[in-house]
Amino acid sequence: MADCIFCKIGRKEIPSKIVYEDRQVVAFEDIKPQAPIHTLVISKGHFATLNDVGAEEEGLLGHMMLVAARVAKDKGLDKEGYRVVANCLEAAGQSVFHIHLHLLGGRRFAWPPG
Ligand code: DGP
Repeated sequence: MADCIFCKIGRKEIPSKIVYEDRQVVAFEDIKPQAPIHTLVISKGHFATLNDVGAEEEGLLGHMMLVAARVAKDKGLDKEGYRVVANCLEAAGQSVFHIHLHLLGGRRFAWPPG
C-alpha cells in the first residue's frame, strides 16, 4: 500500500531501527515505547487488520509469533518473560492499520490489560 507507514518502513522508505528481517517480516523498535523493550514485528505484505488475514496466511502468522520469540531471546527476555500483543481495530487500541505484533519486555505487566 503506497501510503501505509508500515509498508514504507518495510520498504525502507522511512527509517527505523530494524533488529530482524527476512522474506516475510521486519522487526523494528517502536517509536513510542511502552516498556524498556518494545519491538514491532510486521508482515511485509499489507493486511490492515487481523480480520483481513485469511486461512492461507496461517504460516505467516505463526512465523510472526516465532520471530517475536526469537527477538525476545536475542534481547535476553526469554528467562524473565515478555508479552506479545496484537491490537485489532480501534477498541483494542490499533492505530496503525497494517498487522503487527508488539513484543514488550523489561518490566512487569498487569493482567487483565487496561
Ligand atoms: P497499534 O496502536 O497497536 O496500532 O501500534 C502501533 C505502534 O506503532 C505504536 O506503538 C507506535 C508505533 N509507530 C507508529 N508510527 C511509527 C513509526 O513511524 N515508526 C516506528 N518505529 N513506530 C511507529
